[in-house]
Amino acid sequence: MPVKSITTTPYDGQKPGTSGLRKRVKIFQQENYTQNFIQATLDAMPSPGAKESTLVVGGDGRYFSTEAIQIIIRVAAGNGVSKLIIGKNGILSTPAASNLIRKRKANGGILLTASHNPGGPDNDFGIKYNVSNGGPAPESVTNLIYEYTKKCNQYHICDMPEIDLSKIGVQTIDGFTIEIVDSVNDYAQLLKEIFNFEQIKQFFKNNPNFKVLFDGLHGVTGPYAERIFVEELGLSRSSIQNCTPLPDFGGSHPDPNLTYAHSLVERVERENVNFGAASDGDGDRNMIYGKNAFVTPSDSVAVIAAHAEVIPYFQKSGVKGLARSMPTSAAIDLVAKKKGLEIFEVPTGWKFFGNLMDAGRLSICGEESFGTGSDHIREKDGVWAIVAWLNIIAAVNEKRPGVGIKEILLEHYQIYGRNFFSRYDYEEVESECANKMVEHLRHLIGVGKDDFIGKTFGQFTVKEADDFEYCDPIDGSVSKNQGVRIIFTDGSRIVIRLSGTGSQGATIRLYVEKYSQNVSEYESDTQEALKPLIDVALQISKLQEFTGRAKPTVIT
Ligand code: VG1
Ligand code: CO
Repeated sequence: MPVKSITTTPYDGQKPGTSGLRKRVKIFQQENYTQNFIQATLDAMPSPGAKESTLVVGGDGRYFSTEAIQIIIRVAAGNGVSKLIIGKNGILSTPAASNLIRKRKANGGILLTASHNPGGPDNDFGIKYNVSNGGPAPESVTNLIYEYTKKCNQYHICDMPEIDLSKIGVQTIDGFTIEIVDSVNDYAQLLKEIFNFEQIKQFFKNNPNFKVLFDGLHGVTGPYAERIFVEELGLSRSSIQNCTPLPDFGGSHPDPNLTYAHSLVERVERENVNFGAASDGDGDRNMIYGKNAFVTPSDSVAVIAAHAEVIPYFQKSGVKGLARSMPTSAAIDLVAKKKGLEIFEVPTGWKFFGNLMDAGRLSICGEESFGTGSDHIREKDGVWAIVAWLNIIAAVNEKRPGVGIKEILLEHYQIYGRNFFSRYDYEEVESECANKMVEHLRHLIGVGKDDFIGKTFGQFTVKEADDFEYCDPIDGSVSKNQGVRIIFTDGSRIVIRLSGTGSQGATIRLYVEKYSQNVSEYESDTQEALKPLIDVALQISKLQEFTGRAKPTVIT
């Protein structure tokens, strides 16, 4: 096929954030905007580069996905890529894409998603590059992509007819191969190898009154949920809802938390559902929620780690080490300590777990932002976490019938104590105000540090404070300024950082954590338990003064 080189002009701001480039659809629709970014991505591909490579392509099916895929096909062909493996109709959940990259030994993948951000012509789109281990590109690669976008004066394409993405099969045009694959098969197969499906099925049979409800929030997980929960695990069709992926997610936020997953929360409460769960737009997040029992994600990963021995995958491979992102509560650290496992604290974003997994030092990890996963792939995995919980409940019930989410949590607190945790998000704050607040905090922990350490606010005395810096133990790369941490003498802490996934203005994230070994507090309401600490966080950060915001947009 003849290659055409098209002259273009670089766009500002094509800098991948925590998880790829995320912008309004209208921005991606600008002339050559998407073409430029794909060209820069292919240019930045780690050695041996784009030429003759194989790439996996797919996403959460949001608005503009199919147009973007046609662009990717043409630009990939123009750059000598030899093969694209594309999910049917462009659909691949983020974990399914990670799995395919690994299974098919592809050189990388291009994932089209803005995760939990709303979709549709006036909302968000995103493009993320994953490397050959199946995980999000490390900063060395994303920085290089950004550098290439800044000097992108030309991109290369092959003019070819639109490719039909709905027909499974292989087609080769002049040595360039496009394979359209079933979006669900390989992923379902993977989960069947990891978990004890027979045990879970048996548990459902023995407990016909144990109600399960999965909510796909009209994101990409619908077809995965149908296959796994209904066809494989034998649940009724009424056990899943909102499982038709829609390009605009039905007009809401496909974000599994108590605010945005209200369609799930309401039915769980009304119908006394024992086990409720939801996933986000691209399928890498999860929320576990039973009647009167919300599992905070920091606890979720700790519980999975504590019970890992009932999961066949970990029976075979052993648990090599545990990890969490810095703002995530230290609940999992306590599990690591008890089990004598290595524990790692990395910056926010799944890309930081990959090296540890590749080096065989990390098996189970999580983020407070409803992200949980393991080294079975290199992305967090919503459906994996949900089935992990079901596997644990099924196994525990063999010995102690009647145990549900709440009992598992309380038992966990009895053994390890409870880490109360909450996050306050202030969305679409004016960037200037947010930056000023961060400057103020950096001053407190920098030049003003001598005054700040030892100072008392309410019942809390500052013990340590810093801006989190991470040195990757495997490749030695250093990531600075990953969030301001203020740790108090009683072990409580607050963390403040700016989001790297927003598409408009700045989002301030305020994280608070308090540890308790007081049994009478284990059933307390999180917000009540954390109120004094939140007040102190607002006082120290002067958040309201800088931003004019009296209340957060979302509390998780
Ligand atoms: C947020 C979360 C982070 C997560 C990232 C991607 O990033 O805090 O924990 O890894 O989203 O998740 P930030 O920079 O906005 O805080 V997803 O489901 O968007 O791929
Ligand atoms: Co996501």
